[in-house]
Amino acid sequence: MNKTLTNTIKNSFIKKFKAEPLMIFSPGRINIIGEHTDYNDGFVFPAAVDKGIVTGIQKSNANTSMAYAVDKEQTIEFSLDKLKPLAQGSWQNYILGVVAEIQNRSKTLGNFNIAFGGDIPGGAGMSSSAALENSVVFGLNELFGLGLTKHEMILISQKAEHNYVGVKCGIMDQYASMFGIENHALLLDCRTVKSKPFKIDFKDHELILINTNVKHSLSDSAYNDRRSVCESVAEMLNVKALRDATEFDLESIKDKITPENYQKVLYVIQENERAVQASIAMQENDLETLGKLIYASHNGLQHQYKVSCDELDFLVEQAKLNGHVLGARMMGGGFGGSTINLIEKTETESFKTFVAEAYKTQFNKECSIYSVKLSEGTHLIK
Ligand code: GAF
Repeated sequence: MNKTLTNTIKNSFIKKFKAEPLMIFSPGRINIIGEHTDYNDGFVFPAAVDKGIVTGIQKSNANTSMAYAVDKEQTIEFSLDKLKPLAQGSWQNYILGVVAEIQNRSKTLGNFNIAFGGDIPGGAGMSSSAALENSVVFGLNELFGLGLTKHEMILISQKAEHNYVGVKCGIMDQYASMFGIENHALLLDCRTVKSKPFKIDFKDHELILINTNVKHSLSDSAYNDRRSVCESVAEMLNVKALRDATEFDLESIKDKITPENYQKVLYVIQENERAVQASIAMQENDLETLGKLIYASHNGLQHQYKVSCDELDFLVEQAKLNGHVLGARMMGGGFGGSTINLIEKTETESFKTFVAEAYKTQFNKECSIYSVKLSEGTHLIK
């Protein structure tokens, strides 16, 4: 966690609201494998990281509440009894949504002030949105003694995203951000919402992220479209979710769906299997297999599920060319954001130089390359 950021947020809060805040850190996440499987009740393999959102929060005696986005120097003032979503893409919706969803559970809130900021690179696909939602629900729970469990909190965060932000997301991001464990990734069963922690020590290999620094605008609508394709095919197959379907089942309705949707559903079924296989490979410390599964995941996201983009595909191609990157793939919802790369440590520096130059030449813009530490989930900063 970033001490400078914490001080900045705390001081900004004190300056603006003239009170001492409770301070919360809520991390972003990476995902090793299992993409677009969470809303199909499947498996994912995320981890919380040391970058995230820092939030200061305190009760207020005013008749309204306020939220201050420190980086943007923007403030919103709102009445707890008159909440409604703002235009799509507004940062305010993450906060308003959480407040509304808490109240929908018949929990009573008083007025409060919030100041927040983060160090997750913009558009990196590391879920700063879930981190923000979790920090708000966690802070309000502490402040007003709401008695919410962590499981209830992540469901509130997810509903805020559905109903206020307009993205029908699964539970992976909110779960990883809330329940993260230092040095561990979590194999999460999105049906039971229970996870198994895996200690991550790749010895002479490491995970690095490469941010394309692009976010293509169709991402939210494409995300919701993919989800509805999955749900409608699950319905046709008479199963609760695609988690319950096999390739054999899918074959039986092949002529009733479009070839594009067939490929999309096939991807989900296969990716779910890959996530489970990856956990076995990790248990056996078989990084070669893990790497192959990661490359296969990208291939499916690119050609079958069609949520990648030129920049992401290019970065994965560069990783393949290198020969020392065991696996690379796009991470998160897609259409921009970062790739995750499993690379031999001794090769990291030369790969970074190589890929940065190649990316610049190809797209005439910079990518950003960084390492992350796997970290604890949402918590109070003491
Ligand atoms: C986004 C969503 F928020 C997650 O729920 C998940 O579906 C992911 O895209 C794709 O795996 O991050």
